[in-house]
Amino acid sequence: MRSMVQNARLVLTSLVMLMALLLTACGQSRSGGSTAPVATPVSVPGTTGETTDTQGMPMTTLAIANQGEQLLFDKKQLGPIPTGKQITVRFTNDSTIHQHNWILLNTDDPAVAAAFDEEAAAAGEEAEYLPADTSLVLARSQLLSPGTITSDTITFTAPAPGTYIYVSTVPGHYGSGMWGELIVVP
Ligand SMILES: [Cu+2]
Repeated sequence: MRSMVQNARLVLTSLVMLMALLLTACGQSRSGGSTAPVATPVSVPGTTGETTDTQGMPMTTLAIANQGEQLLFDKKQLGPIPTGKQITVRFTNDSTIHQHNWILLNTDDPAVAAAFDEEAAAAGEEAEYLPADTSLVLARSQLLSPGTITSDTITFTAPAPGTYIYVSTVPGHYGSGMWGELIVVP
């Protein structure tokens, strides 16, 4: 016959084993349920290489062109570009009938741009529709004539943050809406 002590030991041993089992199961479920923190790569604009504009082009390279045979640029706005950066603008004219140029002015005032355009147009084709006083000009392409020069690439340093008007000074073009704005950001 088992003694009371033997029975008590058996019960105690069973209890200890059950607790050990529970603890193990608990530990396993805990380690299985918890997920180790995984580093998710986060791309922060401006920290990894070249930033891009809304069309996915590098912010320091801008393309602009005529709009078919209309007296319009294909873009009313360029940028934003970061101030102080070396900027490349590629201006293309694929019109078969119209001459165009792209002239960036140091103003955000349409009235100032209009006065400049008037002088520029009056200067004539020989002057590439540029007035004698070019103090307002920040950057400019050549006068692009169908069948001769179809594109020009201009490089300049982005000015202070702000808005800058660009125009085509071929007579009648500015008045028809051939202008836009370059946005420079800090
Ligand atoms: Cu034009």
